[in-house]
Amino acid sequence: MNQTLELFWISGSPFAWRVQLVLAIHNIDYVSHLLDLSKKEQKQPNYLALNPRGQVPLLRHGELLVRESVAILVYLDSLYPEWQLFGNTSQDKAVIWQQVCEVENLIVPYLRQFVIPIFFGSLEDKKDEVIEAYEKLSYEFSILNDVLENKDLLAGDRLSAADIVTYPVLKLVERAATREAAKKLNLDLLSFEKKHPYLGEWLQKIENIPGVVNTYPPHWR
Ligand SMILES: N[C@@H](CCC(=O)N[C@@H](CS)C(=O)NCC(=O)O)C(=O)O
Repeated sequence: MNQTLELFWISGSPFAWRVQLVLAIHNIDYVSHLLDLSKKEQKQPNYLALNPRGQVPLLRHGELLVRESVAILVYLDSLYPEWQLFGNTSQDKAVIWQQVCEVENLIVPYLRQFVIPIFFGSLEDKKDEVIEAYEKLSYEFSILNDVLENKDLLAGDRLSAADIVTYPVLKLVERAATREAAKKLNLDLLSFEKKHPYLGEWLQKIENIPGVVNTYPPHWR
């Protein structure tokens, strides 16, 4: 491939983290453009010219600009078909896409409802919504835990987009749930290991893949 991959991202974005994960796991070089959320760099004209919604992640590859983390994963998977991120057999494809869709449709909305008030200081006003989101997330995590009771990874024994899409989302929930602000809610704080043991083991498996730890959001370290 003769054109450079460039990734625009923000520290702590679970969507950008998905892309960083696959690039790191497969040891792919790319040019990193870290945007500073506190300076609203994602809303500056030079970035809006690339992505009118001012969101990350954005992948630039030559003339091509790709938004949406899942679309970026699909694109990278077509550049590197040996990754088989979206499976090889009909059954694998169905399992992987089912998981991706469930994360996007059933988990991400509650992720936003849960983490935004905790991270951005509106918890007092949004307490009921945060607790509701936490309950929905816990339910979704118990389903994932059941899936992982009999599987090494979400789509079997091979790392796939199902794992890549899900992992940063869970890490963000875990991080929010253990923030000082969240303690006031008296949630049964998410301890994946205790409450969802198979999910806890799976998180550890992903973390043990070489390259993954280096993708942790810089401001978490
Ligand atoms: N569905 C999109 C979600 C992208 C998204 O929500 N990005 C957030 C970061 S987590 C963002 O760029 N927020 C900055 C803003 O909207 O100003 C994807 O999967 O890429």
